[in-house]
Amino acid sequence: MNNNEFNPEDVGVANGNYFGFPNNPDSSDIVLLNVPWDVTTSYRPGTSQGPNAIIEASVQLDFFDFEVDKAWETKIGSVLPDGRIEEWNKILRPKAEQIIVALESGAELDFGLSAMQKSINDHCSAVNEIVKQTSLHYLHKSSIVGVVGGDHSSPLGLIEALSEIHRSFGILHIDAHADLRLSYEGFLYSHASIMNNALKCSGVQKLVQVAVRDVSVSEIVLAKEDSRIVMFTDHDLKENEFQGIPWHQQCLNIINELPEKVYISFDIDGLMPELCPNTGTPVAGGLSYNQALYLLHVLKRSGRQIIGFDLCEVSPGVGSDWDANVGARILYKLAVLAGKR
Ligand SMILES: [Mn+2]
Repeated sequence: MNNNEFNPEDVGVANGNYFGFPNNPDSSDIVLLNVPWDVTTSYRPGTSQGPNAIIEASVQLDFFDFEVDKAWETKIGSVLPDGRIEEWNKILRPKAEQIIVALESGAELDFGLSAMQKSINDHCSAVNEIVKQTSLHYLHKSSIVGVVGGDHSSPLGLIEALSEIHRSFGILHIDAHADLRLSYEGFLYSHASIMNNALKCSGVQKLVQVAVRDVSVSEIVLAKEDSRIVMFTDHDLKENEFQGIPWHQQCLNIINELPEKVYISFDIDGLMPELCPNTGTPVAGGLSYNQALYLLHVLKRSGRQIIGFDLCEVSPGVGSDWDANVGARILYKLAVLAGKR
């Protein structure tokens, strides 16, 4: 069965796939890759539960889209996580917490904790390689791959894979954080370093950051020094809004910074925390749901090509599916906008 036999009017079926779609990922236009990885999360864990929570919430969606004609015909396939990622996450997360607690108490890491830190870096590197190879498998079938994290370190392998295929592209990065740290708490592949690591990929020609509002001095310095980075901080966006510059104009300014090929990295905490109360590192301020969607619409209408995307840092919390519900809607929007139709 494929989307041709899928009736969007039917009751959503929980079949383990995103949106309950019945597609085989090997013949899908959009392949959603689960990366339930949050070993280096610094504030509160839980984003490794994001993919499953979004799958569950996604079945409740209706599939008409106001921007994309016949959006429900987009062939979206789901890929379960590599078993090693889940296993390593379970083992290494408590070890990372020991390291974080030690560092936050001002202690030096002893020999045992230092060795553990190296082991975590090695495993993060291995996860990146798994994600890269899996991504390449689908990219070579001409599918578009979207990573569903996990914390924001999850998509590095996909960005590396795209960099092997596309000589030059830009990243539209929606996030409360700049994620430009060299490393964080000694973790080379921390969620707080994802864009620093992405900028090491030869294909990444531009990094356009939107809604950044929790940022270190060194990140601001780096952003000023590296001509590839353009920051549209939450501060500037809101100043402009309060002074009467329409969101439409601000979106055009943002999208005009991007080259022809665009990768979208969507950290859910770029949105107002009311829309993602359980995310790993929530920050007051941020984009409304409709501001974020409109920005994506302006990108699509500009004719630029969306070559891949990720959605990260969605964490389900306890007793509520709100974070996952919002995440599922963002994910559907990303997938149908990136789709070939
Ligand atoms: Mn963030």
